[in-house]
Amino acid sequence: MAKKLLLIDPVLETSLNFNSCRLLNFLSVPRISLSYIAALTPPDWDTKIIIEHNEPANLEDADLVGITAVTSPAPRAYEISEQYRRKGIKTVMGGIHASMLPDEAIQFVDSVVIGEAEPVWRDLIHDFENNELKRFYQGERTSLENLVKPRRDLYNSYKYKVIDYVQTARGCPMDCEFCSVPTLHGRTYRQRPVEEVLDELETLHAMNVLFLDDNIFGYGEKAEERAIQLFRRMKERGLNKRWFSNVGIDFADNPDVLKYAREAGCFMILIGFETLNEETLQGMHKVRNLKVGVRNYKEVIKKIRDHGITVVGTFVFGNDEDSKDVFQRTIEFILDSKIDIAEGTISTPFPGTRLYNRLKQEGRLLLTNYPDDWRHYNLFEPVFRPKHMTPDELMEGVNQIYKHTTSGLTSLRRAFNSAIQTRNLFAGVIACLGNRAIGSLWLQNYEYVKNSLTSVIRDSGLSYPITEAESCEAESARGR
Ligand code: B12
Ligand code: SF4
Repeated sequence: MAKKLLLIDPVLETSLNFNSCRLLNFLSVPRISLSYIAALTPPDWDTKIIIEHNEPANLEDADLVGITAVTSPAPRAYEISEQYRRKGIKTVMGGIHASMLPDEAIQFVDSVVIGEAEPVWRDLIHDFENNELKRFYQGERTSLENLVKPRRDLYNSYKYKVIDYVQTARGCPMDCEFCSVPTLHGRTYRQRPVEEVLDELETLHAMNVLFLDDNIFGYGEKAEERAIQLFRRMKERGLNKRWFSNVGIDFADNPDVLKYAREAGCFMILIGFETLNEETLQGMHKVRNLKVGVRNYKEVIKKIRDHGITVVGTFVFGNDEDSKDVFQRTIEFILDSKIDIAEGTISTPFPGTRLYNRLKQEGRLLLTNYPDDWRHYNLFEPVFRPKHMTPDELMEGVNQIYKHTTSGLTSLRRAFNSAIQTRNLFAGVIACLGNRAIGSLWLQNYEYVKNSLTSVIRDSGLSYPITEAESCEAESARGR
């Protein structure tokens, strides 16, 4: 009989993560990592993918269980693993959390894949079949040529198929303090051959595509040429897709890139503006934003919108340089710059980042009862002591941003402007829905987080904001 592999994408019911997934439920596409792993699995295995926000992982029988997780659902991943292990079923975990903390993960699973699955998954299956499963597999980064085709047939039944996901590149040469991507995928920007990406796009039924890249435009001249080639060839091959991707802030520098991206169906891009404070950008080591300069942010947004592409901007709060006026300044910027969608999140020290190490060293982490407390590391909860405000004030400040920029009327006004400026009605509708969705997600969870936070703060007995002495220590640790 065929051996059975269950691949699980876990969801924490109690966390925001759950709501965030429910919000995206209508998109109903599993993580592509699981589809890649399914494709790497020998054909004589029977493979099934379970996304927990669609169906519970109800301990159906399997020979081997593979689990993926970012940090916040890691406690749920461990819980699922232990349930299977109690039944005598072996489990394997991979993904960013397990890759950053393999020694933690191995306490809950039988085997951990550190890094990328492609170079090691077939060996792992072979070892499993021979009863020789190892505790760790190190997935070195390989070329992205001839990647297997993700097993999309395994999620044919997923609901509406309005969107599909494709990855064209991995890795990032930058070194932002808060980010673990270069540690996971390396500091070399690796690209898939353009024609292989196009062949994959051609097989998709959905008209809308999210490119999963951290920056589809890439880094440097060669990457820029490749991006233009990709966009031109999408048009030439008549793929007729509408797409959305993350890009770096210098996407706006080259009018050819904007023109070809639009012609290839780009309707929206996401840029991490992060902050309106250049000192913070320096602290984060967000080099490319610094090079463009905060004073030019509005111009960047305008240039992109002039090409018919809407802009989603992300901003992060709770940085050491943020004083309480940061929220009002950001509200003014959002409304004044006419940015189509703005997402404000709370600075989060994910494991494996320099930010995590620094805050730990400074004794500023609030929630450290790991692995259970990882559930709070979701970008929506303050998990450390900010420097110039209390965690409550931080939550309330971000709350004000959403209140002032995503109310029904404001969202409509902003969407109207988006549609006019980009000459793109679809973009206007998406901008309106996007703002409403992000705003309601935040507001819906605000009270819940605030209550749980209050008890954490009360129980910790720590002072807020941090004391003068701690502040000096932090400055010297950062070499200022
Ligand atoms: C696209 C994306 C999303 C999409 C996901 C859409 C989807 N359904 O796939 C959306 C927008 C929904 C999203 C949401 C979130 N995201 Co996100 N996302 C990404 C992004 C840009 C790419 C992920 C991706 O698909 N990569 C492509 C695949 C092929 O790579 P991969 O997942 O790493 O998988 C490879 C290996 O890791 C390994 N592997 C992975 N899983 C497994 C499992 C097994 C068994 C094995 C053997 C191997 C293995 O093999 C794979 C192939 O080589 C990453 C950044 C990045 N580059 O990783 C951030 C990233 C993963 N996201 C992040 C965060 C924080 C979130 C949110 C919590 C944000 C929020 N508050 O809403 C949510 C969490 C949702 C959830 N429950 O997981 C952080 C995670 C940090 C952390 N330590 O937790 C990242 C790293 C961004 C960052 N710079 O910090 N995200
Ligand atoms: S935030 Fe973006 S640019 Fe910075 S290291 Fe991460 S992926 Fe690279």
